[in-house]
Amino acid sequence: EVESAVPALEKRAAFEAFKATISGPNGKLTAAMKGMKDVPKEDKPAMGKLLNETKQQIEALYAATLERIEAAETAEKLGPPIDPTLPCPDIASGSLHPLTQTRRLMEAAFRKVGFTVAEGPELETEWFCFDALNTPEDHPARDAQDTLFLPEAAAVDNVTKHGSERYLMRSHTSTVQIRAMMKEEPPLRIISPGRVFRRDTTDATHSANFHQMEGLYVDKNVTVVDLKAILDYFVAEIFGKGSTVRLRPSFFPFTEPSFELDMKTPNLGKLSNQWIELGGCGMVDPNVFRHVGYDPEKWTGYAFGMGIERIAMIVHGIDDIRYFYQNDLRFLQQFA
Ligand code: FA5
Repeated sequence: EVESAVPALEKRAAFEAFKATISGPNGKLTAAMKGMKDVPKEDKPAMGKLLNETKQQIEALYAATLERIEAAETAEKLGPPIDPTLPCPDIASGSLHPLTQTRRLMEAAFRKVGFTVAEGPELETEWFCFDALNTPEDHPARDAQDTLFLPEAAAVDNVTKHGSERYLMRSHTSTVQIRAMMKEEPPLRIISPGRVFRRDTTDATHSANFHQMEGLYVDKNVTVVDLKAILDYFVAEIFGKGSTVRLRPSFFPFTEPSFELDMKTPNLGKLSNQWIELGGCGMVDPNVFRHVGYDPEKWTGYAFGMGIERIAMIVHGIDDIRYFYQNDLRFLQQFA
């Protein structure tokens, strides 16, 4: 009976129901087993053997049936059969943003010569952005025309404000110089890439929100020669040997002497063959060391801050900074 019934069983519930009629408490096989007690003694061994064999055969049929039902259930869940050897549709993969690529390129160049990456918050206090960097109270950079300040009542969890100073969006990554020096004793060799904010009017080379990479080296007897050497090394790594750079005397409150680092653009469309400002640099002002508790008689250092967009523009020949922020796939896909 089991042999002839199981091929028709297709669902688990029907199988269980049928199984109960044979092996359940009131099933036929169960009844036959119970009937053993009425079998004459001399027939018991033969009958017992027969029943056991039957039981084993039935169980093998159950197992095979269950396996068949489970396979059908799985096939139903998986849906129509597929051929995994067929070629897949063309799935476009994403790629890193050109600014991320440039940042990594710059980081790699500096890491090679012993710099490590330091980080600081984008939302800062006036002290880290200006006071500790020797920037006087009346310096124009502090003006609300140039810097984005938070409302007086703003409450910020991760940055502590002292006294009446204001919160602001950092206008340069030089804030991380201060944070790094307060955290670690000299000698120190760090870079710090990150986003900065200014109330600049947007044009082909300016954006109100852009990226800088800061560099700071503090040790004994550091001179302008070391500064020039690292910048020469850097531009050769990024743009190849023979790139034309110049240091132009300038002023920053936190360096003395200070310079602007310019580079002659090679292949920049509208901006070809012009001097473009990559960043500022100079020798760390002794007053900055005093603010972080370094002895200016003992320690010397250089610092620089470069615009990451400006570097990316020269590397890729991009003549307008605004392309970086528009997320136009026709632009982004060129860097995949
Ligand atoms: C500074 O921000 C100084 N903190 C740099 C510095 C660091 C000097 C350490 C000395 C020692 P500056 O404002 O010039 O300097 O900006 C540095 C670079 O950021 C510029 O040369 C330029 O490459 C880039 N940059 C400045 N403003 C913008 C802007 N609006 N859009 C895009 N890039 C900008």
